[in-house]
Parts: sequence; C-alpha cells; structure tokens
Amino acid sequence: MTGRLITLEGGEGAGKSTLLAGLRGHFDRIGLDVLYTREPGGTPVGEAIRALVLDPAHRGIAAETELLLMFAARAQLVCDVLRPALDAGRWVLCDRFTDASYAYQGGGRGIDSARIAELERIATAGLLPDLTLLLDLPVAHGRARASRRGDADRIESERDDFFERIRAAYLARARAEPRRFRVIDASQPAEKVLGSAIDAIEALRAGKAT
Ligand code: Z5A
Repeated sequence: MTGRLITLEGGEGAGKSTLLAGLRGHFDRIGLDVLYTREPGGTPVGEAIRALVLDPAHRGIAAETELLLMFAARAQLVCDVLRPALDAGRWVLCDRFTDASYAYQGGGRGIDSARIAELERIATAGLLPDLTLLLDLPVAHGRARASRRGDADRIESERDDFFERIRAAYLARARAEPRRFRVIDASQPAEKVLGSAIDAIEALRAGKAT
C-alpha cells in the first residue's frame, strides 16, 4: 500500500497558504484523510532548522550552508513523516519539497544542479511527489502581495533578480516534468486557483494524467 504525495511550490506571494486553506476545506468535504506538513520544517528538528535559516540575523549564511540546512530538514521529514505516512497508504500535502531547493538554492543562489542532485539522493532516496502544484505569477505581482504581510524573513529580503531566477528555475523544472507538474496561473482570483488545484488532484485520485 502506498499513499500519494502532493507538493505546493511557488515564489514569494504566490498564495500557497491561501490555497492550502482552500484545499483543507476540499479534503474535509470529500472525507479524504490528508496529512499536512511543510518544508523546511514538519519535525521538531526541521522546525528548529527553519527558524535558524529564515532568521534575518543570519545574513551571512553561505549558499552551501543554506542548501545543506534545507536538505538536513528534508532528510528528517522523509524519515519521520513522509515515508511512514506514504507506506501506510496516506495522502500527504507538503508545502514545498525538493523542487524548492533546485529553484531557490539552484536558480536563486546559483548552485549547480548536479550538486543538489547528490544531496537529493542522500536525503530523499528518490522520493518524488506524485503531483506538484506550481503557483506561478510575475515577481513584481507576488512581491507586492507579500509586502502586505509585514516583516520579511532573511530569504524574502533578497532583490528582484533573485526571485526572477527562482521563477525561471521552477518553470524549467515544470517543462522538464510535465506529467508531475501542474502550473497554475496564480494571478487569478483565489477561487480559480483553488479550482485548478482541485481539478489536478481529482485527476490524480481518478488515476488520470492532468
Ligand atoms: N526555501 C528554500 O530556499 N529552499 C528550500 O528547499 C525550501 C524552502 C523547502 C519559507 O518558505 C522559505 O524557505 C521560502 C523558500 C525557502 N522563502 N522565501 N521567500 P514558505 O513556503 O514557508 O514561505 P512563503 O514562500 O512565504 O510561503 P507562504 O507563507 O505560503 O506565502 P505565500 O505563497 O505568499 O501565500 P499567502 O500568504 O497565501 O499569500 C500572500 C498574500 O497574497 C496574502 O495577503 C494573500 O491574502 C494574498 N493572496 C493569495 N492568493 C491570492 C489571489 N489569488 N489573489 C489575490 N491575493 C491573493
């Protein structure tokens, strides 16, 4: 018995938290028991790493350190949460996963994707999402939304060109794996974004490609 892993990805202000709230309502209505988790985080050690890596006080964190911390949190999440849940046949919705490292540390920070792939092999042992919902919108639009939230964390304080590279890296991954990714236009109203996400999830439940 194996469950299904769905991941949410997107740049700043893409609306992942808003979509997550809508998806919770959908899963409750249809009576599907879903485990919700997030990256970096989802375990006590992962949440401690999250606090460390997003803390604006740590401005000088090297790109490689940031990458290793993301994968350290991921290794713990796979071991303690994802693998056991999937092996027990549960559905899991994870707010970000390995694609975020390719986008942020690869695209954003410029780390070679072959080096990221080495860490992926160690931390995830090849675990891939069954479906990745990528919320895509222009960087300026997303940043304007995010700025309404108030204090920016260490990564959110980066410049626009950093987020442009992240967006390009996400879209390149989606083009390379069109069966796994569903790219959703996140500039649409929240109900439309939720509708597109539900369509993709229901296609997965029905065993159809999206
Ligand atoms: N990170 C990394 O670098 N490498 C990795 O491997 C991993 C992560 C796993 C934390 O991620 C950081 O970690 C993140 C990447 C890095 N850094 N950055 N930047 P996170 O996922 O926890 O944090 P986040 O990116 O800020 O996600 P979020 O909290 O879900 O925010 P959001 O996507 O911006 O969603 P939101 O709060 O729902 O929406 C933002 C605002 O827009 C809010 O006012 C909403 O009401 C509004 N909104 C949302 N949807 C709409 C629509 N459709 N229309 C109009 N307005 C909307």
